[in-house]
Amino acid sequence: MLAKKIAAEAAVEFVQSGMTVGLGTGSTAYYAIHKIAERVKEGLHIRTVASSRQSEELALQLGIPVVPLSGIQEIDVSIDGADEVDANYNLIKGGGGALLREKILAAHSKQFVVIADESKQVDRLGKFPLPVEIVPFAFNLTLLKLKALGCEPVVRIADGNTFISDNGNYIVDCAFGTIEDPAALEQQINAIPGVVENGLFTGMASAVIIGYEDGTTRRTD
Ligand code: DER
Repeated sequence: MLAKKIAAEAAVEFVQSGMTVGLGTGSTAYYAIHKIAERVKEGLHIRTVASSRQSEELALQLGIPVVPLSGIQEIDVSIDGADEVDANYNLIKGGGGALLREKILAAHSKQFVVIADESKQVDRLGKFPLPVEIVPFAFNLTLLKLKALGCEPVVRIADGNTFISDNGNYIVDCAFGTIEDPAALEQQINAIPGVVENGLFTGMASAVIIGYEDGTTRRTD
């Protein structure tokens, strides 16, 4: 998809030799990983850390050096997609089920560059059901606490089975409708025992690159 590809390739301009780069997850990040591989073949010297097994396998297949997170102190730039981006560059992420590792990488990145096609832009977050990662233990009770915050929580199913994240947890998709205060809700959700992390990324993006089907991009940072 052209819009995702041009946004992703524009983000790779943030990557310079000597950097440690965080690799996002999803179909937009896929294009960024391919562009990084192209530049590595042209002589770019970087090391990367991956936000999912899926992205790690793709990077290794393409010849991109991937290191374990235990070997690094900080990340120079992470590049990742989003399911929704609002006017304040707050995000909903987690459509691909990788939100926990994605948020950890973003939190330890000097620059967190978000890439998306124009369809992800919203005035207010919440049309996309908010992904929340929870531990399987007593998940039904955790669902009750999520419901009490004003959503309809649904445990994600993949190929007919309960989806299990790279971390061995469940993902619950929570339809809140319009989210009035994303930062407050992000904290409220994470205060629930049993919740590991949620897909609200508020105040984390240092740059947002939107791709359009007419071949243009718009960058804000
Ligand atoms: O799971 C995720 O957070 C992904 O980054 C997702 O939000 C974006 O996926 P896409 O690039 O395939 O639309």
